[in-house]
Amino acid sequence: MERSEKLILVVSGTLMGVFLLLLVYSGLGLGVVVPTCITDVRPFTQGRVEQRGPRQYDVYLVSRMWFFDPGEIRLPPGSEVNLYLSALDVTHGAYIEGTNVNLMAVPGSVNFARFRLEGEGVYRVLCHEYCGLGHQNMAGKIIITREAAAAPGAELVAGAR
Ligand SMILES: [Cu+2]
Repeated sequence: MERSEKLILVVSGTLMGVFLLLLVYSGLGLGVVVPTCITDVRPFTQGRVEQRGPRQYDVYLVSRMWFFDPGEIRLPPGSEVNLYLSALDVTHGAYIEGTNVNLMAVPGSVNFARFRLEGEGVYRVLCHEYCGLGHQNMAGKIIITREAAAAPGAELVAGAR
């Protein structure tokens, strides 16, 4: 084996080791949770928001032709959200504008993402998977407002479109 080949092997092996360490660090040290399909939550048919702790919420979001339930969610700034996403009819998607949250909604399964919304404003939840005639109008809203902090728990407008 030539010297240059050995060098390439050492460099590429070292890089793979560094990447692996960074992956472990981002998961354990920084608490980064990769969006995933989870199996310990049964698929649900009703959307809801549950407060888990101070500024911590579990959002159960149902996607269906052609809206999200709940359609509007109000949370205080700095909320940490556990998003559980389900679909009732066909495959949908959920992209939260202005964030890197982007999940598929597949009937019979629950997909999960954890994220934090800091700034006040309206974050649209958009379906990004063509799901029929009303697809282009399929959107929900997460409204981050200080007023939501005054109310006990999350203010929830079920079924709003
Ligand atoms: Cu859709």
